[in-house]
Amino acid sequence: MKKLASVVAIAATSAALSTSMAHAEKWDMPMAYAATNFHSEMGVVFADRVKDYTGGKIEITVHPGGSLFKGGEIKRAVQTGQAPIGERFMSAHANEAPLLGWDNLPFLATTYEDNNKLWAAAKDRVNAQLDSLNLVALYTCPWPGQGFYFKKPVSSSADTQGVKFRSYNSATATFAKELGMTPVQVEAAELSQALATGVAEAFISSGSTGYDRKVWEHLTHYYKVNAWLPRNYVIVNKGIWNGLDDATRAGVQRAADETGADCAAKSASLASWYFEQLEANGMKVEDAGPEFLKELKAIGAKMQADWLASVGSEGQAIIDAYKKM
Ligand code: PCA
Repeated sequence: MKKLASVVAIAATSAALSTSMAHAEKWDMPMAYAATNFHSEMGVVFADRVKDYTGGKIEITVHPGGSLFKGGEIKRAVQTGQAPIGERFMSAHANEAPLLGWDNLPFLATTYEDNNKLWAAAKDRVNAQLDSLNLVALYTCPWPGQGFYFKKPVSSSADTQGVKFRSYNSATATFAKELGMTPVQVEAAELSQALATGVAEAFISSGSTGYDRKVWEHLTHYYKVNAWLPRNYVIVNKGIWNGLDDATRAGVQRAADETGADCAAKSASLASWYFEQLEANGMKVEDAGPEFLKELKAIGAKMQADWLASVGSEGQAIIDAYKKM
């Protein structure tokens, strides 16, 4: 009798388990940046909200730091459905789809407010481009403004000749070459190692990545340029997205909308805190000097012209729409 009762209990438990499992879809979400980075922290907030707003139908497990797929592999993993969802730096994909470099146009939109306007101008076209890549963007989130890290004082391109420069996409590689530097593309997750081994000795990024990677162990100077505020995006495989029922899709989208807004606010609130941390760890954090800035602006104008040439009229339409806002 006792034995029968326990068999019945086991059967009941496994029936309950299989019912809940049939309803909960488990999504692994690779992310490219450090677990403690605000983008990754917001990824966890997003996952919690998705569970909440879909009534437990989708459970997302976040894998930060390129631990499941490396940064450079995440887009393909999501396109092919190896991972249903993932997060990555949008303009890293501009080599394949130049339009996705809309947020790397130097000195065009250098505040959070302007960056939002530029995104509003670019959004529909970016989404159409993503559709053709079998992707859907759920939310995007800006990094703080981009500036230059060096291991010596730099006041013009006379000081940058021959410097080994870590780039994160094709636009930053161009920037480096224009300054007489030698670009090498390295993931943020591997940046500390690249600096430690001398593969790179300078780079462009926000205070955020310098802080995450403790670059004060190798470098000494940060020049605030605020050249642009590039975005990360959380992308989902189009087929998987379209296969969700309407209520579930709406729940995920609500989680994404809320998290995108919170993530941008967090980025803005941390921007100067990161500089304080760089300084507290011995780095000199300064505005770029007038000569250097003048050179950077000239290179920026060329980069914008190159981008427009590669994207065509759609690029000009984005800039025109932005300027009218
Ligand atoms: N950090 C990322 C991208 C932009 C940023 O601020 C990086 O350096 O890879």
